[in-house]
Amino acid sequence: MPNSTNNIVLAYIGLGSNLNNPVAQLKRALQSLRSLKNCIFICNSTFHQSIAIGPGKQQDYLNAVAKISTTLHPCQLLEKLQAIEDSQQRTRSIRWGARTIDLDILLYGNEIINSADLIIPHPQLNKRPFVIEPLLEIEPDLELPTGESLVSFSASFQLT
Ligand code: ROI
Repeated sequence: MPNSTNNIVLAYIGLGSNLNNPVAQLKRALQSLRSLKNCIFICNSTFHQSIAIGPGKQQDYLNAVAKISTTLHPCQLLEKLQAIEDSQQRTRSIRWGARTIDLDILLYGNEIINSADLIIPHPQLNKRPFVIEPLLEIEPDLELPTGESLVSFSASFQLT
C-alpha cells in the first residue's frame, strides 16, 4: 500500500536485541530491511551496547538505527517490521522482557501520528539514549517534526 501522496519518505528504524546472539539478530534484521519491497535501504549505525532499561535484571542490549526511504504507508511499514520480528521468533508474552529483536519506527518523514497502533515520533525517543546515540551517529543534524533538535536530547542526558 503506498502512502497517501505516493511520496518517497525517509524513515528511521530502531533495532534492539538482548537474546540469542544479538550481533547475529541485528545483522539478520538489517538484511531483511535491505530486501523490503517499496523501500530503499540507505544506511545503518554501528551497533551500540547499552544497559537494559526496564524492570528486572536483563542482559545488556545491542542497539542500532537504520535509515530507509519508502513509499509504504506507515501502517504497512509497521506490518513489515512485525513480520521480520516474527521471522526471528520474537515473543511478546512479557512486557519489556528480553527479546531476540525489536524493530520500532522512530520517525516517518515529518509526520506526527497518534493512532491506536502507532505513535510517531516514537513516544520514548527523547528519553532513550540507546535510540538517540545511534540516530545521532547517522544523522547529527536531525530535527524532529516538533522542531526540536535531536542533539538537544542528548545534551539533557549528560546533565542528569
Ligand atoms: N533497553 C535497552 N538498553 N535497549 C533496548 O532496545 C530496550 N528495549 C526495550 C526495553 C525493555 C524498554 N529496554 C531496552 O523494549
